[in-house]
Amino acid sequence: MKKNNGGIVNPFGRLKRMIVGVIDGAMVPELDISVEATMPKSQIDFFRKNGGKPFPAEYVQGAKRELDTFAAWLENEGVIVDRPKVIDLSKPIITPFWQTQCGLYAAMPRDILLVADNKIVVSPMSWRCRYTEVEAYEGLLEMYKSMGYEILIAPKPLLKDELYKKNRVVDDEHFISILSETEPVFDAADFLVLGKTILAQESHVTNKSGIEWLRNALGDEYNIYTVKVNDSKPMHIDTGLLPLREGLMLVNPERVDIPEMRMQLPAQFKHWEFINAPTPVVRAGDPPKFMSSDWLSMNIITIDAGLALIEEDQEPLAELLEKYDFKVARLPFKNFQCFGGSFHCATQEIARE
Ligand code: DAV
Repeated sequence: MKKNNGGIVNPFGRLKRMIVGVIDGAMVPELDISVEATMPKSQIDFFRKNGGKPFPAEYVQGAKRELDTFAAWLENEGVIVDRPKVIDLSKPIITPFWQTQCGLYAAMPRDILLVADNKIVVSPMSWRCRYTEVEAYEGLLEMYKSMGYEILIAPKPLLKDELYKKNRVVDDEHFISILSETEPVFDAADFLVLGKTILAQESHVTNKSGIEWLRNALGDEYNIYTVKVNDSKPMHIDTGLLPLREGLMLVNPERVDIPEMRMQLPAQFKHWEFINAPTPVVRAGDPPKFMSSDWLSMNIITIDAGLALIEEDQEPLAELLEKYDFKVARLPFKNFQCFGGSFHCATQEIARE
């Protein structure tokens, strides 16, 4: 694979540069219907009571320590780490069409930025609380532009009421999107970029128009395949499918039936091996996962084709990866996981060898 000084030509080349999110000032979003569509049922009361307030300080502080430890670990591996700017998300966001009590965080660069070769796409995210989040990345985007990256900014969506289906029939078994198609919206985390091949999922934050916009923006050089996972509350593809290296994909056995997934994928995945992620290890006394399922266990990163980083308690996953010849590093990340993501969500690769 050819060497590359900026961007990601080989998605499994040695990691050279990565954004790691920041958790400072994280706010509990207002419980509007698009937030409610994806959040765990058990946490809806938490959002109802705390929307508009900061997240509990103990988890924010714990997560901040974990992020700093993680960033230092990456630097020790020779990776250049970039961090978004801490911005004030505590104030209401007001547009002519709507207002919401506060922002969210700049903790999950995976959601907002998509990197394909030397192109960086800024996503049109559908949650109103994320409307101003891009501000945290302005300085980095400016820097990447001067380094030769092409920055593609999706049209800012209006996020009017019509975007969200107020009278959607809620079905616990099947995915019925909260989103209409009035304008393109997506979170970058609903896409897995594997060189010129991109796997996408439609979700409660990504509509068909959003996938179509990206297809047009990236052009014919790229092939985007939409895949379906069995999840009635989909938000981000990376707790369903997680590519480990060329030819090897980790899957969530609750959401993905391997033979069925194989039929959905193009021919180039024929020789790939798909392996089921083990049941997540959850310990009594773990911090609450306000915004996700326990499957954050498989939301991991690979530094290269032989080194994976996982959350420290996930012993069965470590054993599985070691069977596949990965060295496995482990770090604490349970406080960070309160906020809906793990190592994969908390990062965005900017350059690989
Ligand atoms: O499995 O609950 C996690 C979302 C990752 N950003 C889940 C989806």
